[in-house]
Amino acid sequence: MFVIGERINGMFTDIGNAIAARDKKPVQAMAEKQLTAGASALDINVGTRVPKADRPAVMKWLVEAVREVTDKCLSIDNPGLETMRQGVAEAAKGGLPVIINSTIGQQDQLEAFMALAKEFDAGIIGLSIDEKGVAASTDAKVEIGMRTIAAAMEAGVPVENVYLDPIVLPVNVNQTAPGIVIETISQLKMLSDPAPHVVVGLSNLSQGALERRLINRTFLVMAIAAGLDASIHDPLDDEMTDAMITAELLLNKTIYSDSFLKAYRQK
Ligand code: THG
Repeated sequence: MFVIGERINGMFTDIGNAIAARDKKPVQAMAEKQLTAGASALDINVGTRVPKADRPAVMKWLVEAVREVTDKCLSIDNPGLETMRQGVAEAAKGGLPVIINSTIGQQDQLEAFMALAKEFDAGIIGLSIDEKGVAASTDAKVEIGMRTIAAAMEAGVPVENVYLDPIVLPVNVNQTAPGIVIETISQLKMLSDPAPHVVVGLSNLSQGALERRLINRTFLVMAIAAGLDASIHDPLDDEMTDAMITAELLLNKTIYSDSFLKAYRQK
């Protein structure tokens, strides 16, 4: 699993406060903690407390702060093209890996963000959203996935760099949505050869719910069984990490030993 650590997001109080104070230390400490816990990449989101006009500059500052402590992949999480360009350009300096998080499946957006992915040799996450909003059915989500892959090919972005996101929504809002996402994951993996990656923003699922961590890790295991190969979540949740490692073992993606949990963590 390609784990993208979700914690460098202004939505969290600790990081939101650090961004407001332009204090690099808590941001850098959170980057290091997530990487030590096994994250392959770090999501970088300035949050909604930062005024829109300031977001490009604040994103550049935030990426600079994280780049001082790691060369690992950074997932630049913001809907605006200018903020995205600032973050991606900063993160990609020296040829370091970066992911555009994200584009929607509306044609003009697809073209603009795919061009950016091509320019910086970046990965790109394509959401199951278009001008009509979040696609609700499996068919509609797969349709947007197809358009996203077509736009990548058109722009010269290899499908290996594309991550399709079927969009996870809070289970307490619509209880049929998680099952639809599971079905969609298995269909998205069959869209092309090689298959696109499939990613979710896992924590959305349990927003406002009581048993947050239990809900998140149970769904993660189900999604891995359906073909999920990347996830934006909190890598500091050890029970989640244990469940994820065990799911991969049971799907024969790693080799069994009695100390398989320890073996993963020593990698
Ligand atoms: N897909 C993609 N990117 C995404 C998402 C997605 N990026 C953002 C988000 N969704 C994934 N990241 C988070 C981060 C935090 C929370 C949910 C998703 C979260 N935060 C707490 C809450 O709202 O209750 C608040 C923070 C706190 O505890 O202080 O749940 O779907 N591609």
